[in-house]
Amino acid sequence: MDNLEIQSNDCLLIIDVQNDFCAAGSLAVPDAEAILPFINHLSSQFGTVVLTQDWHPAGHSSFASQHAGKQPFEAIMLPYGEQTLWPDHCVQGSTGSAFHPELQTDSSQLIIRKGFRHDIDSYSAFYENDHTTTTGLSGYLRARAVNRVICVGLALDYCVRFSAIDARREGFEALVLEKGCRGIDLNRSNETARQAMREAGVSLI
Ligand code: VGL
Ligand code: ZN
Repeated sequence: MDNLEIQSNDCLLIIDVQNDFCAAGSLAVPDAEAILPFINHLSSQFGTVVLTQDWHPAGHSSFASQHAGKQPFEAIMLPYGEQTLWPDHCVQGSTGSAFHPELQTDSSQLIIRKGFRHDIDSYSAFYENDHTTTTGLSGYLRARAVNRVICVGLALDYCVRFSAIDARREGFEALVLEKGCRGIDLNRSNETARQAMREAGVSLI
C-alpha cells in the first residue's frame, strides 16, 4: 500500500464499521461500504487488530429523541461540554449495532465497545467524551508493545478523528488512512477534522 510499510508493532484500529453507519442505517455515512474491501485486505496483514463498536443503551443521552424540541445534528450542552445530538443508532444488540456483514472480523483480537454509559457519549476508542473516562485501550496496546496506531473506519470526522488524536495524546504514533475512512461531513466537519488531526501530529495518508 502507498507510503505504508506495516511493522510488527503496529496496531490496525478499525473504527465503528457497523450497519447503522452504512447504507440503510439510521446514521448512514455517505459511501461507507466503499471502504470494506480495503479494510479487509489490510487487516489480514497486521499482527494486532482492534475493532471498536459504538454500543449505546436505548434512550442514550446522545440521541436527539431524548431531548424535547431537539432535532438530530443540533448541539446541546451536557455536563462534560458540547454534545452533538444524533438519530437513535447502534443500540446494544440491535441489527444496526452489528458489524457490517462483509467486514472480516476473524483477524481481530479485541473489540472495544464504547458509549455504553447512558450519560456520556464516546467518540474516541481511548477516552469517552468527558476526555477523562478511559476505555482501557492504551493499557492493552502498551502491554502488547504497540507503538503505531493505524486508523480506518467510520466516521472520519467523529470517531476516527478523536481516536487518532487520543492515540497521539497517549504517546503512540498515529496514522489515518483516508482510503479506509468516510465522513459524515456536517458543516464541513471533514476538513475541520483533518486540520485538528494534523495539528495533533496525526499523519493523514
Ligand atoms: C459516531 C456519531 C455518533 C462515529 C458514533 O462512529 O463516528 N458518530 N456515534
Ligand atoms: Zn454513537
